[in-house]
Amino acid sequence: MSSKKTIITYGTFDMFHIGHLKLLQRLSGLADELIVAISTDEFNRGKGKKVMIPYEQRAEIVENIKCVDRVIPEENWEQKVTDVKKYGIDIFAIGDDWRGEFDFLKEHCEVVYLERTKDISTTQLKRSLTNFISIPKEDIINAFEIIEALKKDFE
Ligand code: C2G
Repeated sequence: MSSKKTIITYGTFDMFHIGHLKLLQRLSGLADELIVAISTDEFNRGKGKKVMIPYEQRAEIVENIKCVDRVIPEENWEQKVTDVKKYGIDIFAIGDDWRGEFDFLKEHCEVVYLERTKDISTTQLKRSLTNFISIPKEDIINAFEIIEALKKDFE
């Protein structure tokens, strides 16, 4: 019986941020080996989730996080029980935005829901990105006033 404990988590990890990192670091503190199942682009479409970064890059980023031992694709909702058995998982863990959703795994392994990191999310990042690159309203108004003035000069 191997005494090595293995923990698994699942997620999209789009636009990797400090909330993702803190989760993975906490998970790695709970076991000897951390496996991360990254949602494929196809699976995200099924989740109704638009991703900015393609699967290959999201997987490569997470694979290169120091505390991550292995990355596998998450292709569907049903694979978790198979994964728990296939990889000899001792603990399934995920952020508490999913609290209760995966309690069915309790007959196969320990199930842990960890508090999310506050004030950061991929959605917030996307929103601040659009604000950051959007042209300020006054610049648009100024541009229209200049065009109107130029039009008058040519009338
Ligand atoms: N997370 C966190 N703190 C944040 C944001 C995210 O702890 N501020 C956690 C989430 O709770 C999740 C993980 O980081 O455990 C990955 O988050 P997402 O990429 O949003 O994952 P999600 O789309 O919820 O996919 O089968 C499970 C799903 O694939 C989970």
